[in-house]
Amino acid sequence: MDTMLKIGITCYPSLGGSGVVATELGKLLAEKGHQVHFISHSVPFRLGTFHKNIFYHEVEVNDYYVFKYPPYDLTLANKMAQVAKMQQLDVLHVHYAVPHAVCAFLAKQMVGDHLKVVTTLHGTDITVLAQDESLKDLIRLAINESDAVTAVSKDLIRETHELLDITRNIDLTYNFVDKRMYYPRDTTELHKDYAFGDDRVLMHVSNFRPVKRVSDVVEIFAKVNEKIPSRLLLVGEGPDLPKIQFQIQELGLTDRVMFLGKQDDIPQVISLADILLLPSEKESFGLVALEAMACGVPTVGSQAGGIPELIIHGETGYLAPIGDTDKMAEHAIELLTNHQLMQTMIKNCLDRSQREFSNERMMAEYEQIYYRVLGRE
Ligand code: GMT
Repeated sequence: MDTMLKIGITCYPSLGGSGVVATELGKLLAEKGHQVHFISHSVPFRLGTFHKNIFYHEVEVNDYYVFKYPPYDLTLANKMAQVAKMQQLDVLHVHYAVPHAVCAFLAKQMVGDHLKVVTTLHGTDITVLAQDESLKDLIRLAINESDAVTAVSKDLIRETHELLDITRNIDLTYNFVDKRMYYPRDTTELHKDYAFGDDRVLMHVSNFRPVKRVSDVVEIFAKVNEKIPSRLLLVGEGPDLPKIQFQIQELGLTDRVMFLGKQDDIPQVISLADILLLPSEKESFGLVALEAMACGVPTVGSQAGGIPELIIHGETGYLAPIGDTDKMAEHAIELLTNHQLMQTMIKNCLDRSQREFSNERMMAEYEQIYYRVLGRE
């Protein structure tokens, strides 16, 4: 029997950790010999250049004048069904419950039960949207009707069961990094462009949404900079950015902070940092902390959601209660002033990321789930 599968993947192609994980997984599966069909409104931003075994099917929404809101979700469901029939897909793997898991449920109704649906929950699809009464029942239906459901942390599994009052099995599939891309890069030359002399570098990478608590990042940085001359590099863009720019001006830190905007080469950028700051309010996993870990950069952050499953306090970084910027600054200062401690943490970060969150391990886990739902174990 041919063990190679035909897999449809739908994700948010243009933003966020869920899109990154879905795209990287698709690339790995294709490299292994599976046929991967991305179905979305745009080419996923991490897809890069041509890959053998990867196909892209664009969803084009009908903008007919009677529609106040063009029906992307319905068109996506129809496209999923068309691609599944035409390409004889075995599995539709959808990332983020809303609307993707619902669309996959509809597609399965159109195609038949032989098409299996795997849904991966990423975080705010549960922690924020499943609390919204206008979506809750629909999310519950899509999760219950999926052939397999995975979530990126134990905490997210717990929260899904609790918030949606469901009992079905949810597989744990942590986020991963490809070690061929994520390793410590040499930044000796580059460092001079981002920091003066011995300045230490603190970094935050996110979509600058309220859940990221970027103003806490600035507070932590201000406290650290009082003791140790430092630079703060802010990477990414989002709605809180103007507020953060104002806060930085008010604190007189303008010449100590740089806004790098959106960046593609995250391993190169992250390698510039001594510490990554992640003080989020909610974080089902915190992919960026894993990306930093794989580049030998410890994280100082909050104990939110799944972060403690990734960052072992005192081993690969430091965690404090959400909002406790004093404690987070204290930990950052301890790390920056204790060379031996920093070296040990860097080593722990590299070991743990490769041992627990490798691409090989996670791809094998996803493959096992596909074979299980297809009854081909
Ligand atoms: O809401 C977001 O932050 C975006 C969301 C996404 O879909 O990209 O991020 C979530 O998924 C990531 C990949 O699994 C996780 O690493 C993030 O922790 C998670 N974000 C939150 O839970 C806030």
